[in-house]
Amino acid sequence: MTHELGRLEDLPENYVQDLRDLNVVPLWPSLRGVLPPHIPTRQTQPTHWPYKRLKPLLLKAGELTPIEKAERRVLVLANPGHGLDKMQASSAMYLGMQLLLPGEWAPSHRHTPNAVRMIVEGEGAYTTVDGEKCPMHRGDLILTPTGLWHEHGHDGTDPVIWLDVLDLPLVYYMEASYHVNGEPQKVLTGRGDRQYAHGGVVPTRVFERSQKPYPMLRYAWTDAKAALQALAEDNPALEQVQVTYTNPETGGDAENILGFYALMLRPGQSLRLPARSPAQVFHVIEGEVQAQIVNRQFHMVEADTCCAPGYEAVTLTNLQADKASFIFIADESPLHRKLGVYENRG
Ligand code: 1HN
Repeated sequence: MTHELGRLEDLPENYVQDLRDLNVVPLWPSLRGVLPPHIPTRQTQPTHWPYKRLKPLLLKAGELTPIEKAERRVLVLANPGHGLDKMQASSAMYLGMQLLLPGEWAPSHRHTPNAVRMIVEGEGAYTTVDGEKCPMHRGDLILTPTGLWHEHGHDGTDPVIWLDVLDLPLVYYMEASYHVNGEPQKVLTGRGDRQYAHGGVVPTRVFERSQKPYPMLRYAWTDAKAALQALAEDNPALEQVQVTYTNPETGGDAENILGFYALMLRPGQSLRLPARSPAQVFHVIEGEVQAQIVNRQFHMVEADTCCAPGYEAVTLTNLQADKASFIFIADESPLHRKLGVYENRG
């Protein structure tokens, strides 16, 4: 049973002031606010960022702000429910669209928040992470986990754009967010994306092998797409044709806080994702999709991004009757599972 609790206004003003003078506040006027009945209050609003409108503004940023003045030339996809200045897509997720022009270089640094990049458009750019030079092609997922040096370069002829996903809001909230600038990295031999490209067959542990906590930094879209297509063909009755980006050594999530997945919607398929506690981000890699999130319906085309608050079901519909659509998903489930607050409410 939920009782009406006393309000701050019910207390004598001089008593409240005496409390304040001691840096003390009464709990009961705020108790329901921090602990609402049955379901959390969520500031995260269903929000759609259409790429068609974002891209010209990002290219304009390329004219207005040289890379030296930006370090990372990014337009942040901010959720209005949190306030745009908070730069949050959800409570734990940050999203940004980053532009790198031909010949530009985004200098080496490392930081405590974990990042990934989902490549949206353009050829010829690369990112060097922990000494490993990772080419960027459309749909590739590249990790820059906590503490690893990373820098971006571009040898091609056209603008390159990618989506950054970070756990920055959470790490910032923890007062654990900081960066260190560094020198250009020496590119080392050895590429995790080659060594671990074939699931189930991993390099045998021998003493020479370095024990890297993140052995695979680049997940090629060609491999992820082939895995989805094989899964779909092999399981004609399977509804949720989805793969998880994992650490190939541990089988666990690719990073510690956010989870990353690729989903294939069969031609014309409508898929209801159950209401689970973590917030989610959806980004269309290929195809055309309608996303039904709470009371909003988003018509999403290639390179569009949207987000959904936690504890809400989401229905994704492939608007292509004759072709599959492919969606990149980021969510907060590794965090929720580790903290013991993960729920699936169906
Ligand atoms: C960062 O390091 C990058 O390295 C992109 O490309 C976006 C947003 C906040 C903090 C660090 C990058 C970032 C970021």
